[in-house]
Order: sequence, then C-alpha cells, then structure tokens
Amino acid sequence: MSKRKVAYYHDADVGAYTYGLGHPMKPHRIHVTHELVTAYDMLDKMQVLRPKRASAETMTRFHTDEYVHFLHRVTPETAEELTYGGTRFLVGEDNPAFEGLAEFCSISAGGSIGAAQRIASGASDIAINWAGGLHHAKKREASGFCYVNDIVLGILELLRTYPRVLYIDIDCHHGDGVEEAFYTTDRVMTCSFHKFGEYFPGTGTQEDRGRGKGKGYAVNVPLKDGITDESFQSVFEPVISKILEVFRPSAVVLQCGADSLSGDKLGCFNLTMYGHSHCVQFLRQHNVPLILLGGGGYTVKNVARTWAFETACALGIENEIDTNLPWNPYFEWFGPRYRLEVAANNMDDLNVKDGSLEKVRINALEQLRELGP
Ligand code: VJV
Ligand code: CA
Ligand code: ZN
Repeated sequence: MSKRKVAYYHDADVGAYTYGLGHPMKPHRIHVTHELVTAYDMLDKMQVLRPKRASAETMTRFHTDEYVHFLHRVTPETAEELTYGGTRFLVGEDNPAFEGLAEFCSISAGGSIGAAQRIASGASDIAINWAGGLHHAKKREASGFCYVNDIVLGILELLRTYPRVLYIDIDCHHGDGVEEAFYTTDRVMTCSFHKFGEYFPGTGTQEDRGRGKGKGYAVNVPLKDGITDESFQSVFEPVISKILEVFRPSAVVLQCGADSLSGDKLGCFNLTMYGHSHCVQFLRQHNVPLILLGGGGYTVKNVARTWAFETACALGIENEIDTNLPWNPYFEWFGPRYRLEVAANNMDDLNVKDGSLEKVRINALEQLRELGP
C-alpha cells in the first residue's frame, strides 16, 4: 500500500486544560495519546505541526459575535452573571466555564482549520487533530462538552477550495451541531452513526434528511446498544460506499469519537479498537483527501490506545505495530496487560436481535439511491 503524507496537529499545552473535578471530558487523553504516538516512534514519520490558535474573529465564521465575545470574557467567577443565571451560552453542568476555556477552544479549532488548509493546499494527504471533533457546539450556544465547533470551521475552510465535502461521525452521540450547520446545502453531506433512543442529544432519526437544496444530504444511522465490529461494519461499509458513489466528495472529514468503543464510560456500543479503526482504514483505501478528528471518548486508556493506533493506520504502518506497549511515561497505568487493545465484552447486540440494523441500512441506502447518479 502506498504511503500518504500525514500532518499531525498537536499542541503540548492541550492536555493541561480541565473541565473540573469529576467531569467526564478529559483533555489529558490527548496528552496520553501523544505519549503513545511518540513511544511508537511515529513522530518522525509525519509532519508534526503546532496549530496556529484560532482568533475570535475566525470563530465568528460560524458562531455569533456575541457568543464568541462571551467565551473570551467568561471566567469561573463571572459565569453565573454572564450566562444570566445559566440560561444563555452555557446551560447546565455539561459545559462549565473552566479556566482557560477560550484558549482551549482556540487550540482545538486552530488544529481543525490548520488541517483543512494543509489538505486544501495539497501539502498533505491526511491531516490529524485529536483535539478536534467537538460536534455539538451551536452557532450561539455550547452543548454536550463542546463550545466552539472546530468541525464546522474546518469544513468551511475546505469549501473555499473544494466543491463537495463529506462529513462522517462515528462518535456514539449524534453529530447534531455539524448537521444543523449544513442542513440546507448540497455541498456538504453529513453522515452520523449514533446511539438513538433516550440518549443525548435526542436528535438524528432517519426522517431527518436535510432541507431545501440540502434535502437528502443529511444521513442518519440510528443504532441501539451493544453494536459489535461485525454489525457496525455491515452498515458502515455499504452506506459509505454508496455515499462515495453518489456524492463523489472532494474531501472527507472523519470524526473519530472514541465513546463508541466497548467499555466507554458514557457510550453503550461494543466496538473493539480494530472495529473502530476499520473506518479509518476504509477511507484511507479510497484515496480521498482525509481529515481525522477526535471527539468523545471517556475511558481514557482506551481512547489513547485507539487514537494512537488510528495514527498508525493513517501512516499505513498498523501491521508493524507491536501490540505489547512500548515503554512510555504512562506504562504502569496501562497494566495489568500493558497491551494496545480494546476488547469486546459479552453484552447483547440489540441491533441484530430484532432486525433493526437491516432496516436502518436499507433505509439509508434507499435515501442515497434517490440522489441518483
Ligand atoms: O445527557 C446530558 C444532559 C443532561 C443534563 C446535565 N447532566 C449533567 C447530565 C444530563 C441532559 N448530557 C450528556 C452530554 C454528552 C456529551 C457527549 C459529547 C460527545 O462525546 O458527543 C462529543 C465530545 C451527558 N452525558 C453524561 C453527562 N452528560 C455527564 C456530565 C457531567 C457529569 C457526569 C455525566 C458533568 C459534570 C460532572 N459529571 C461532574
Ligand atoms: Ca455519531
Ligand atoms: Zn460522544
């Protein structure tokens, strides 16, 4: 398999930000991922770049001036007042006003915008930003641990060069912020795979397909608990193949949310590291300019393992990776097995029990057939 030029966006400070005690979202996982990528000697095989931090003005390409101004001004002390008692901009415990919030957002967004520029200029074939993928952020409001929508900003950057961009989201949650941003355009197709049914954010049925010119260009694949590698692949491959055929994207953005892995603290799927990474391998094979982003993922060790392995997949060296972890600063923490693996568990796959997976696949393919060639 031919080699790809891979750009890896990383800011050494990103792991130091914290959402607060007990909050499931831990930016530290990016730092642990980076330590594994380093220990596996991948850095000298890629273009390692520190993202230029996104300015407030850049953020307003998607967000309102008022909201961006708020993000740059708010502190833990002024949050109550500036959110009008938690009714505007930040609502509830999911999105605390933590110290360094605006800087954290500028690193995450800067990485995704940089990745888009790097791809569009042709300097790289694949660009990676594990600090990105914050798909719930809305135009005028934070949501689900996400404040600035780095994905929307990255796609807007790609649209300066490319006629059509495909967005794929394998995070366990629905990619609602990205879907909403491009709901009425036929230049961006969004496709989210997610748990649906009494689960955050509650959107993403197969009836939601886009509006106006965008009708048919939002694809939703609602799933149930316990989906395995085999089941996931049986819907991912045909749906994505059909999209590549009918939409012919000039570039692809893949949100690699790792809460779809088995054993995630918030997720409820049963994917192994290999099932998750298969999505990366599948798109790399198709030889289309590709951006890999992070997203959810709440069992930190498994997130780091999987994103490190997916970095190897981008480089095409996954077969040379020793599944016994090399020495690294977190080695002891990866015990008792010290391995690069995320195993499945014995939970039921509710998607196959009642034939719902087959229905969902047929439905999605039918929607895409209508776009024709
Ligand atoms: O389900 C919700 C919303 C509530 C209100 C707020 N409480 C805390 C939880 C229920 C209805 N929010 C989800 C948000 C999930 C975001 C996923 C983000 C991504 O992976 O898609 C992309 C990065 C939710 N699930 C679990 C929690 N919130 C949660 C939040 C906490 C927490 C424990 C669980 C916030 C603070 C603390 N503990 C201390
Ligand atoms: Ca998703
Ligand atoms: Zn998620």
